[in-house]
Amino acid sequence: MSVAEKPPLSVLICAPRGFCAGVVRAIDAVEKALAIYGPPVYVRHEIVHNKYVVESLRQKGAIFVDELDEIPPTNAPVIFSAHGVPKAVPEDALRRNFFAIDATCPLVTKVHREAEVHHRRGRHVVLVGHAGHPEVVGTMGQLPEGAISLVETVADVAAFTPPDANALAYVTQTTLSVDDTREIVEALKARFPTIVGPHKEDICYATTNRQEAVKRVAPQVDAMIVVGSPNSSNSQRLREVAERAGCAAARLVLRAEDIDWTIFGNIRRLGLTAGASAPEVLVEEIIDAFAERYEVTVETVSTADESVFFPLPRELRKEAAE
Ligand code: 2E6
Ligand code: F3S
Repeated sequence: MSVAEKPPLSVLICAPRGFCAGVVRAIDAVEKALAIYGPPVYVRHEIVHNKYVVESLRQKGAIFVDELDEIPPTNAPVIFSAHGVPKAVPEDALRRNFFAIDATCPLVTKVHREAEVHHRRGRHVVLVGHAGHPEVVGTMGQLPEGAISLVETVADVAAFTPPDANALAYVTQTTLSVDDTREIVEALKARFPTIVGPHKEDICYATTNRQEAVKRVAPQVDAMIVVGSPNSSNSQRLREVAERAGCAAARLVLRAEDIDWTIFGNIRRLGLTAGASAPEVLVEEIIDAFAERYEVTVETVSTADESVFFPLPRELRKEAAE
């Protein structure tokens, strides 16, 4: 097909999109550990929820495990993923004399500390989040069994029986839907007026900003692609936000080869964003795939500036590594 025969396609690309400061820090931690100590470097769980990132680190010598008991006795670094771990994991690492490096996002660690403070002050903690997600498992694992109750929906709030309705606090997962969480927090406050919590919730800046940009773009396009993995909570939320903001065809796409051209083969305007764990190279790959079929013009729609940076885990900072 010659260039002249291609139909026009206007691509509205969201900003901010893609890597957040916690993801950059976690990936840098694995790369720095590989550079300083050489392979292998063990990583518990996908360092961030992206197969492309995991595969490229694996090729450099990272070994990914689900649990520490898969790791043989070793002096090699053992890194915990950005999503955080239950207290039992660093305790187990210490027992086994592992050189543990915690790549938990500082904004997740902040939630862990909030939960601990509430517990110390005698409050039962309500965690708003998605059952089974590693961040939720990690946050619940900061406190003794039974000290945290998980609620996922407004209906869960209605059904919840607290040990003491006047000694309650809430914390949230960092990657939730801002709108759904507002409703759940309102329901908690309506049922338990003395409940203590953060100013709004614990949803991080990156999640909030990426959802805001999607809300601006989604009503203006025929279809929307969110670059990200199915197990990435923040990416899944972006797809939902796009759908709710009026874009009927919003899809999560891992990379260009996964595009369903029956949906994206006959459109005029495309919205594009990427979850916090999706590398920009995969966004570029997707634009290239569209450029093979369309005469593409790209316009950036920016709703916030981001300048957040987190230093590497202590064990990997220059002074410590020397
Ligand atoms: C850690 C905490 C929050 O599934 P989720 O969105 O939590 O995770 P990723 O790896 O897709 O995104 C980054 C991240 C890490 N978000
Ligand atoms: Fe942290 Fe939010 Fe990213 S919690 S890892 S900054 S998506």
